[in-house]
Amino acid sequence: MAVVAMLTVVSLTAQRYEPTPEILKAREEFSDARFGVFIHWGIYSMFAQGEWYLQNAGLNRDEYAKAADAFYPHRFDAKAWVAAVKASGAKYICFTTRHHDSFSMWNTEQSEFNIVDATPFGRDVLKELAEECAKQGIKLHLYYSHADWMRDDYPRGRTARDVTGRDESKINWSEYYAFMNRQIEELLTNYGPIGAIWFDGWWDHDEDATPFDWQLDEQYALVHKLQPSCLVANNHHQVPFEGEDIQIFERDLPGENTHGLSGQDISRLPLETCQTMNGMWGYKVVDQNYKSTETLIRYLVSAAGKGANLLLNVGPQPNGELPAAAVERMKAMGEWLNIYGETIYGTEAGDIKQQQWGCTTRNGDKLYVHIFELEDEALFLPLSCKVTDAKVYVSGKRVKYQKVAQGVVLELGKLPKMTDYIVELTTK
Ligand code: JFZ
Repeated sequence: MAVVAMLTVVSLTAQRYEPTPEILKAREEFSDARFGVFIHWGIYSMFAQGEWYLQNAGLNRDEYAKAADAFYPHRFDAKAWVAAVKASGAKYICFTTRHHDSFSMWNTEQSEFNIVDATPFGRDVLKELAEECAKQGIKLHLYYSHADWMRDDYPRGRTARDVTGRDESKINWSEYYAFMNRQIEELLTNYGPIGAIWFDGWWDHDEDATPFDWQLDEQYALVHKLQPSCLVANNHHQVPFEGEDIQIFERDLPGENTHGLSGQDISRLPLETCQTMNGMWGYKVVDQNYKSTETLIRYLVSAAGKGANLLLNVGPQPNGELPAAAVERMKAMGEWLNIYGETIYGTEAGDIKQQQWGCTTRNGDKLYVHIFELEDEALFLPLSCKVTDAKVYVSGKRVKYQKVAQGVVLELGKLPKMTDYIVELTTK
């Protein structure tokens, strides 16, 4: 009996994921970056109805696939994309290599349904993007969908059920799993260092009567084996699974859940919230509802205030260009970060959680108080640390403060209206 118990303990421990020193370092660098740009681009961009169009419109897969033969994004310019990302102050790009529509945006050997073999464009955009990222010092993360709405072998989940015309007799999980792993091997072999693989689609089987086994352990181990510094992320909307390196939130900051996709508890892993700049991920022609620069900057600051990165999406157009509205906002965010970046990059969540007036970030003995809106001329900060200095971040002008029982009160006077009025506290 004792032997059996021992064996169980040993095998359980053997399965535990022990992040290597390389991974721990990569996680730290990831957290320090605080800002990345998500790029959703594929043949769905041509329909200009967002990346879920195939399933939402209930299209037949062969009809949908005809878009590939007309995909000729003649204005695609990896250099311009990466330059726009760099100008935004973001430190990494997460690019959709293969979304739920099954179309591969690189020169894959595993399926003809890819940008090189199935389009007149015929260019490996991932290669161009990877080379440009390396040149301009931007890290590259790869989005990869587990769910597939096109292939016969993919076991049907709760989305795109019975609509795209797949052959139900050809479902074959082990074949599909092997296909994915060969693709992952290509992605992690042919495109230089990859910062993270960002999986998505687990939720397609979250309503199965018997829990679906995605065999993630083996796949995660493959990622880590192929590139020991590549982080594993999965947008499953659950607390992180064994083997994952970061925790993702979708469309909400950690601890908030206005979209119903982010109700999970917050783990101790590095955090990332992905968010749209308008209302859709993939290019959607009717969606010009872009968030203002002020809203976007405050969102980035609020993410940092919660110790999370912001992965802000842009959906390139069918012609390969980033929408001007997105580029303009990215530029403005970069200009802001040029001045205030020190209060964001490399920081951790501040001592005071998000408030009506704003939030806080911390770096060493500096506590940054980010004030978005303040009616009063003074601000009470509940703090257990001792404040030894307070100044306006941008000007260095001293801010008067008073020690009170539970913290300090900043005497600010009437604040000018601005995106983020930052007070830097030195603390002990
Ligand atoms: C997922 C993708 O489906 C989406 O297209 C985009 O790539 C985003 C970043 O990630 O978003 C989801 C995931 C799950 C559901 C909805 C959107 N869901 O369970 O309904």
